[in-house]
Amino acid sequence: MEGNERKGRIGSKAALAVLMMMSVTTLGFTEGAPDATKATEASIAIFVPGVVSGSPIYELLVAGVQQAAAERPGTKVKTVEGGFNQADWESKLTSLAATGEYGLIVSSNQAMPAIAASVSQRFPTQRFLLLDGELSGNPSIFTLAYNQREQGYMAGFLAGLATTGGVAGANAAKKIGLVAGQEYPAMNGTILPAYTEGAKAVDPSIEVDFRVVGNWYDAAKGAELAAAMIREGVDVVLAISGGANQGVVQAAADAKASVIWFDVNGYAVRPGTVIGSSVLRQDKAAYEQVKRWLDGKLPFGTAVVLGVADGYVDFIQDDPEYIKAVSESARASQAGLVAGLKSGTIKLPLGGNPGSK
Ligand code: RBF
Repeated sequence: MEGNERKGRIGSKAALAVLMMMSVTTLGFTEGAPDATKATEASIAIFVPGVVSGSPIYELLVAGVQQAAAERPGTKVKTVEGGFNQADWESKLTSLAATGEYGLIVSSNQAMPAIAASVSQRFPTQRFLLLDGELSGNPSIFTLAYNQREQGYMAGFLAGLATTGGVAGANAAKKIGLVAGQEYPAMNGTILPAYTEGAKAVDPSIEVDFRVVGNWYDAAKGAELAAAMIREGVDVVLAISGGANQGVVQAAADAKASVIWFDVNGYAVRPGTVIGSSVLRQDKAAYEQVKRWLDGKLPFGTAVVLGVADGYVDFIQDDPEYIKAVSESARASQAGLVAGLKSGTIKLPLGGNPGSK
């Protein structure tokens, strides 16, 4: 009886206000409680910290949850966009938990575990499935993160191959770029260093130009940053800036430079300009973990990190646009890296990460 348990433990003013609202809408607790209990068994809310459109990682999240729900008749899914004001996320997540309607709240990004942990103190029966973030030991939360050192390294290795002649039109300067939406620990501590590490494995003299949009939507700013770095000699840009990626691609296409896509297959976004895709199987992860929850088997309190060898991080090599854009010898080198990561002969563990492989 999750709904009743929750009511028994509530103490804060906010929660009291919610209970008062519930009593108005349901004409009293006795009638409201059974409904809430029924709903928690097969109702899922997806809390998108940002907006879905334009952010590959969120599009995959929603697709995976919806697929799992579609396979279990009676499972309801509601998607709530938290918007781009990150200061609002905790209160929006609190409101969602306070409804008591969702047995599971699913979300994704590195900031969410701390926010969900805070919400779970007030709503201890609310369960959370959080992808692309890591926290263990909270009995309300299960997290699944990716080995983004591998993901960043594969992008950097291809960028290194491209800037040293692996794509037609590469200039003489050995410079590659990365345009990020914002700075955050996984970006500054893992993705950017791994991108640099991968490029330098091709040629240690390669330099990386790192620029930050400051949000996840401003395509004009993304274009401006990409155009500026291209003017200074960059010929390959990794785009990790959500909706601003469209500006990065436009600027690169205008200047006949190349883009590497992240999280999802992006070759079709701009054929000839997007020359690589270093991806996460976030849709697969969301699908599988939601099914586990529906089966009552999601191990809350634990955290996993999955990588290339597990099948959750990959580089798309069989797309015709990749084959067209990247030289045969560069593709052979890239294939060697990906195969080594898959078989385990090449290892790129996440340093200092207890759950890493
Ligand atoms: N990635 C996006 O594509 N769109 C976003 O709106 C977005 N917002 C984020 C907000 C925060 C606070 C953090 C830490 C990351 C965000 N990311 C976003 C990045 C995402 O979690 C992931 O690191 C990248 O997609 C690379 O896999």
